[in-house]
Amino acid sequence: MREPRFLQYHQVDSAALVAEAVAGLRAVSAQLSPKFFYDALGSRLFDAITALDEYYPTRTEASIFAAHADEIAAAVHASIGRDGQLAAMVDLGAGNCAKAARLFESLRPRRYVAVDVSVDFLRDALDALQRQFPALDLVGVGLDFSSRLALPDAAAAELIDGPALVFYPGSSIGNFSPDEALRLLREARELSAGGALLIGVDRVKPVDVLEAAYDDELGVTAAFNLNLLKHINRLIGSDFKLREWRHVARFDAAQSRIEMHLEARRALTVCWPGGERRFEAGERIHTENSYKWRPADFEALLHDAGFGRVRRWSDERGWFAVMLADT
Ligand code: AVJ
Repeated sequence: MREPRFLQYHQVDSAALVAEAVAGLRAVSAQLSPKFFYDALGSRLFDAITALDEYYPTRTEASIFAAHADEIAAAVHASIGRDGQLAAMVDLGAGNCAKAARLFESLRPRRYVAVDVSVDFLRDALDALQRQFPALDLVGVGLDFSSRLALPDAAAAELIDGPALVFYPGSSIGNFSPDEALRLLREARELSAGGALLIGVDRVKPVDVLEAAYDDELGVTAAFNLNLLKHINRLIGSDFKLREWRHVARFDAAQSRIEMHLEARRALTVCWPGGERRFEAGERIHTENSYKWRPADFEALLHDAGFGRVRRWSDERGWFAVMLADT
């Protein structure tokens, strides 16, 4: 049996993370990146979010892949497959690799390249996958692609040895502003080496549906948002008291995005070794944007990024879209 290979590129540098968090707290409009959600508990809270009645994206995307499995596979093979085989599938933000694994039977990739911020997240998942798919060449790559998506030349030449399918499900593209998304899509197109991109995109829909998805009645999303402060306390030694903060999620129609914030319930001061920040009652820390797209606008963005033909699948309610873009 083959064994998975593991490569770590960007070391997760904790001094840089501390500096980024402190700068965000000192900013006039305080902000902390959504990447600070995902400590061990945060990742489990996100998993719990995907099981909530109100959080439609995960379930809706899965239903689109299930309903159109054959058509999507045929379209992928028509654009890049040779002899019904696919040279490589590159999964961005692969995590537990479950979404990609569900497509292996129909897409039949020869190599699966799972990319995530830390290669350690990928070890157990890839070891288990290898037992299920003994012939598949499995590679785990630790890479933070939030500011730039590219493999070192030698790795790209070896791992992407033919047109590849870049797979970016889950509407994670929604964390990027339109400008940043354009940059990431261009880089994804480069990475695919003449292949294609299969991406999940969350759509604009009624505000009450959107706001409920990001402010559920059980308070799981509130816990997910507040947990970021615990992570920051551990990271920089600050003394955030979670009971003094409130979860806020609002749809900003002008920017077509859900914004998540943490709002101070009263005037307070947060201290950490080497600094402090005063917050007035009602003052907020911006923690996440989740952009919602009109399919035509996202298609235009794909074309701006250099992609050619785009095929699109949606659910009956028109809440989510899966798009396949040829290079
Ligand atoms: C992981 C970025 C796709 O924006 O819906 C879920 C994160 N935040 N609930 C999203 C999230 C609050 C999620 N993404």
